[in-house]
Amino acid sequence: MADRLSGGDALIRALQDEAVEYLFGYPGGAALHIYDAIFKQQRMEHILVRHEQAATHMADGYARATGKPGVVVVTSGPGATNAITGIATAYMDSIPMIVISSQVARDSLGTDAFQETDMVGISRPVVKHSFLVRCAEEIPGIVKKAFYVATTGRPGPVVIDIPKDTTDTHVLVDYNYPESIKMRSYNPSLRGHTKQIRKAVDALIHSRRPVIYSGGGVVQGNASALLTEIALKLNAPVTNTLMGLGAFPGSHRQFLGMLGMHGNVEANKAMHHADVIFAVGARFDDRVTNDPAKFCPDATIIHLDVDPASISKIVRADIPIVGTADVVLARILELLNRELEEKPDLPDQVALDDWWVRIDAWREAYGLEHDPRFSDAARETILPQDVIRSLYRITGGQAYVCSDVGQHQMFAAQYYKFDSPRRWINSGGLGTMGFGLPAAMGVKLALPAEQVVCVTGEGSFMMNMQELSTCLQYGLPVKIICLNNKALGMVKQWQDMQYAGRHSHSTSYAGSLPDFVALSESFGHSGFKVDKRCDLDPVLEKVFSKEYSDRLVFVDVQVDPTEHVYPMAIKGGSMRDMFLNKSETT
Ligand SMILES: Cc1ncc(C[n+]2csc(CCOP(=O)(O)OP(=O)(O)O)c2C)c(N)n1
Ligand SMILES: [Mg+2]
Repeated sequence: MADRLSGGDALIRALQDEAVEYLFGYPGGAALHIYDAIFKQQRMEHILVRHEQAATHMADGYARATGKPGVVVVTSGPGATNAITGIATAYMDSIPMIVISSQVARDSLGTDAFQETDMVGISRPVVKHSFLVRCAEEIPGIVKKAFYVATTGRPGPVVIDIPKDTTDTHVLVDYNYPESIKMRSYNPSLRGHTKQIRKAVDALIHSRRPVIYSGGGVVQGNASALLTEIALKLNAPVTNTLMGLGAFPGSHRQFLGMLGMHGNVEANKAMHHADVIFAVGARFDDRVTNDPAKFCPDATIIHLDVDPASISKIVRADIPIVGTADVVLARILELLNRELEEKPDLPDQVALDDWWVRIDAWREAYGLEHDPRFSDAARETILPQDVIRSLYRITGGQAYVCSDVGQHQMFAAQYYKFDSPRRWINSGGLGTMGFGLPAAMGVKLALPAEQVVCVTGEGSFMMNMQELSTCLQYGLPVKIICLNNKALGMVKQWQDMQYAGRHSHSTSYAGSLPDFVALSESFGHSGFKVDKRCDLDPVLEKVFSKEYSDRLVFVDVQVDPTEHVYPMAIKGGSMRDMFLNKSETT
């Protein structure tokens, strides 16, 4: 016989049946029944945040690091609206997330009741799907559907809006968790079209100047190993998007670095001159393509993506393939092996060698590591790049790096080499300042034995610094490395380059920043300030030593405030058109 449970208890039981480990949330009036059900159970841990936005970013970080959906619980009205930024962040980067928002009781809906807000309406443009619960009996089935929708096809956030009275402790319903579900209108395509897959393999083996351009879909789709095997088999260069870093080993010779607006010159030039581009789980974002009309003029474009709406949205695909990266790449690899066995003279190794000679020449001339300032022992100022280079060395390239948004994010993406997927965690699509610390907290909860670092700027950090209190409550020893340039650096850079250096509101807070070391200490943590270059490495070595392994440490590094992020795409150009520094272009 089925158990008789209240709607609130049924919700919690259903989440347990989905093997949820953590709920990230904040209580309130409409959520009281749900919070009572949380109180009565022990299987899931509830993490009490200090702001609902942080709950969504924690769930998001947890999801990015593990591949499992993160779960958020918020109350109605302001609790729900505070969650919107984090929902949009997850939506833009295709991250699986379940957001349970409580709602006013059914008989109050539409009356402007206290803390009523139309969450289904407000969240609609930034969710993959949403559900409004109509009665307690529906709750288990809706939870099942929500997890299915959030995690299949192109993943994304799903909202479940639950009127308070459907969770009432006194109203009991039968609890049955469905084993399977059918949704008539939702059937994500997985396998890809066989004819298109054959065409893709044919184009790849005949290519003389191939480039593999892979994005977040490879990371989220757990297809990095397959992608790597294919790239090695073809001896093809690989470039990753900001979201795709780690999809192919960052320290491998065949890796050209990130592409796009702040991508490596060798990656962008290779894209521009390629004859075949194999785009996998990437969506030709405007931060990648520069002017789409000038994009890769000679290339046959193969585009594999799970979302049919992404294909030919910005750049026309010659060979479109709709399917999940792991399934389709496995078929491509199988076919590739067969073809290469039958045609041992393919791919044309002479042409490929020639291609690599050109690429290596670009790498030699423009490679990020060749900045002469790095080897200038007399230099006293700390460059932001120094910090990331040291961080990479001292953490052995093995850290989970969660970044905020701005110049520091681009420096981290450029200079930390990610050899495995899911270790680079940042808000790529929405570019949400305030993401870094809570995301790092979600990662640390998921993977307590791992080294988890938040690379931030002082501007971004101040957007969610209240979570230092949550870190103390749950003992989350993340390491926060702040590239403090006393400015909204990325805004300032654009003002330098396009507004004749008029720093409208990008530097005005310089004189009113807090003492970050004292701030961290007041929250019960440790902090260090680094303002001399010679102190940088010793302090970082100490922070990542055993001595501090169970402490949260904030490292406030005073970096050169005049530094810009380069290379940088020249607006309106093709991919090969870039600023190399303040005075030179490609
Ligand atoms: C919530 C939010 N508001 C505004 C922006 C626009 N923005 C992008 S980068 C940036 C500056 C970030 O400053 P900081 O965190 O100090 O990083 P820096 O660029 O100095 O390294 C701003 C304001 C944003 N991305 N997110
Ligand atoms: Mg800054």
